[in-house]
Amino acid sequence: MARSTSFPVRWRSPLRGPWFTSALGVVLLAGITVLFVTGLLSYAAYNPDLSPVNDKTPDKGLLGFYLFSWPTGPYWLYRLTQGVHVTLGITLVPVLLAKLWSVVPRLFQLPPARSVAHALERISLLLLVGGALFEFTTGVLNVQLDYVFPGSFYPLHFYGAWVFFAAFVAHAVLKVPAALRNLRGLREDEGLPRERAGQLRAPHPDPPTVSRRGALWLVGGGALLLFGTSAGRSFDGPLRRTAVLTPHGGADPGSGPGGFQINKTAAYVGVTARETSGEAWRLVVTGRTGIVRLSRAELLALDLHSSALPIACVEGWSTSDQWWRGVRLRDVAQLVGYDADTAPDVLVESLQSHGAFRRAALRTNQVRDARSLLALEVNGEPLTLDHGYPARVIVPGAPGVLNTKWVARMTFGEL
Ligand SMILES: Nc1nc2c(c(=O)[nH]1)N[C@H]1C(S)=C(S)[C@@H](COP(=O)(O)O)O[C@H]1N2
Ligand SMILES: [Mo]
Repeated sequence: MARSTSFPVRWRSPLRGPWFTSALGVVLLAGITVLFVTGLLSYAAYNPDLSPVNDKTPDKGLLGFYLFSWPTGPYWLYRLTQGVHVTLGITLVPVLLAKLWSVVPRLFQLPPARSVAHALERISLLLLVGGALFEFTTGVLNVQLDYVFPGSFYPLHFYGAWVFFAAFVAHAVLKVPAALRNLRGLREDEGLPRERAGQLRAPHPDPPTVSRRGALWLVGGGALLLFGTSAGRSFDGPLRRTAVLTPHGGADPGSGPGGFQINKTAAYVGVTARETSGEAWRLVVTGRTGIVRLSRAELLALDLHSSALPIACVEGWSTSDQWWRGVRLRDVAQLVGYDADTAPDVLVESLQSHGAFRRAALRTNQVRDARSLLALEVNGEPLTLDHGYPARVIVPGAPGVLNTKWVARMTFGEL
């Protein structure tokens, strides 16, 4: 009795109730678990242990425990895991909002705490709701390239994920048994003991305008709409044009060999045609045996190899496989004194003098893979300036951010 009388009278929707909340909760349980796993994978894919170049997160401590060598195969690995992470995250937004809406009266229940245990439960709910809103908001903003928050997206989303997921696990452990009971035993709340249903159900509801099932279809329809207007980002051609909700790209890539998604343009990062010209540009390679300088013509005279590889960005978009042609990274390592099989980590720096992605570190397994290239051409033509002319890195299975464009320096073995 005490509980149902504490239900704030402002909320009168007849839709609220255990069945509605439980149905949404079960969807989120599965979906958010996938988001958490693919998020951790994305973190590992950055080679964060090659810090502080790739990962500048301070004081990770124990939270770095799962870091393993991100593999180079299958070559579409990151395209898949990050496509799922971002597309699923966007798709779940209506489900999350509906779930929060269904329990919002409980957040305003009085008295605020009936006991110490109850107070603790409510604090964990604050972390849960706050964490969910924080992770979904920062994620969606990052995908839209709106870096409006202070500091970097990367550590914010990383630490936020751990807070959110800890609260999420506690919540799931407490609520899943009841949620499954609610879904199995009851058809839309009929027969639920009054005092249990009363926690979520308005005591004096307005007359219904839509059934609970109808409301679920509405939420599902919204999710489907978001899915249908964002999933196309993982493909080229006409499919990408269906991704109207998440427009993206630094420039219209146009058509032809370089006609695939461009992230940052040369103009945007301040790389000019003059610095990349034949007279001006030299690749500086440093390693065990010293320093080697190579012009683009000299690189083109080395053994050239081809790999069909996609670009897969952390923001969730990816391209289909493109045909890259250039010098194998392990062959570059050989120029400065390493065997193909013992080539070490490499720090790759671009011409760009400022900006977040001007340098990236690659791990030995990425350097040694025969498909990893310092690409000079794409799809049968010289690289376009926006895709990284005169030379760019392309590595199988890795996030796009490791594929440094406008490479100026490669330093082997000092990480
Ligand atoms: N020098 C430099 N290299 C870079 C970037 C950059 O901003 N500067 N962006 C990276 C990111 S985040 C991605 S997803 C890919 C995109 O490559 P593309 O523009 O050829 O599609 O390039 C990577 N290489
Ligand atoms: Mo990216």
